[in-house]
Amino acid sequence: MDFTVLTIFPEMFAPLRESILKRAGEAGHISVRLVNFREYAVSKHKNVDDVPFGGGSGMVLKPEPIYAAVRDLPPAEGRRKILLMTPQGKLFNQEMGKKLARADELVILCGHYEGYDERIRSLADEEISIGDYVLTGGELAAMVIIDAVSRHLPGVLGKADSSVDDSLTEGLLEYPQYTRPPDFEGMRVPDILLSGHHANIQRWRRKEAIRRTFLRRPDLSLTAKFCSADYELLEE
Ligand code: 6GU
Repeated sequence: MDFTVLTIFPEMFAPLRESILKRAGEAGHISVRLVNFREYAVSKHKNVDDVPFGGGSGMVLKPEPIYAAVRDLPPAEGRRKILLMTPQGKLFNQEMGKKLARADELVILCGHYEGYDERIRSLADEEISIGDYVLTGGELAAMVIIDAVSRHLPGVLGKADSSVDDSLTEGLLEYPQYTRPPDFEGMRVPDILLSGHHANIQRWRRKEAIRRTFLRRPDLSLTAKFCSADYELLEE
C-alpha cells in the first residue's frame, strides 16, 4: 500500500518510523510519501489559508495549493482513493479500515485551521472523521488511518497476531488476558486458563468477550455477529 499524505506539517509523521510500521516500510509492505502542499502555494508568502468570505473567526484553507498538489500526483498505478480528514466525515471504524486496505494507494488530505474551502471537498472520494471531538489538524487522524489500515495488509503483522483475530473483526471487545505469574499480590488468574482444557478456555473467552461488550459497549453488542453456540453459552 502506498500512502501519500498532503500536509503542511510533514514532521508530525515521525511516529510512523517506529515499531511495526517502521518494519512494514522496510519490508516494502507500505510506503508513506509526505507532500507539503505549502510548496504549491502561489503567493509571495506561500499562504495556504485565508479569511472566510462573509466574515467570522478563524482561517480557511485555500483551494489552489491543495488542488495543485493533487494534480501533481504521479498517475495512479492501481486503485487510488483520496481521503479528506475532517470531523464532519464518516466515523472511522474497523470495518472501514479493512475496506480501505483493498486499495493500492491512499491519498490523505490533512486540513488545519478552522476548515477547508468547500470546493476542496470535491477532490475527495471519502471524508473521514476518527471520532466526535475536534483535533487541531488532520495529521493525527491520518496517522490513525495509516496504522489501522496497515494492520490489515498481508505481511504487516506476523501470522501469530493476524488482524483476522482482532476482536473487533467479530464486532466484540477483547476477552481478559493474563500472563505469568498465576498469583500476583493475591490477584489470581482464573483457574480455567490454567486448566489446559482448550475447548473450555475457548468457551470462557467467548463468553467474557460477549459479557464485556454488553456491559461496556452496548452499542457494539447490537451489531456484533453471534452464532447459535453463543446462545447456549449464555444460558449456562
Ligand atoms: Cl479527521 N480532523 C480533525 N481536525 N479533527 C477530527 C478529525 C479529523 N476526526 C475527529 N476529529
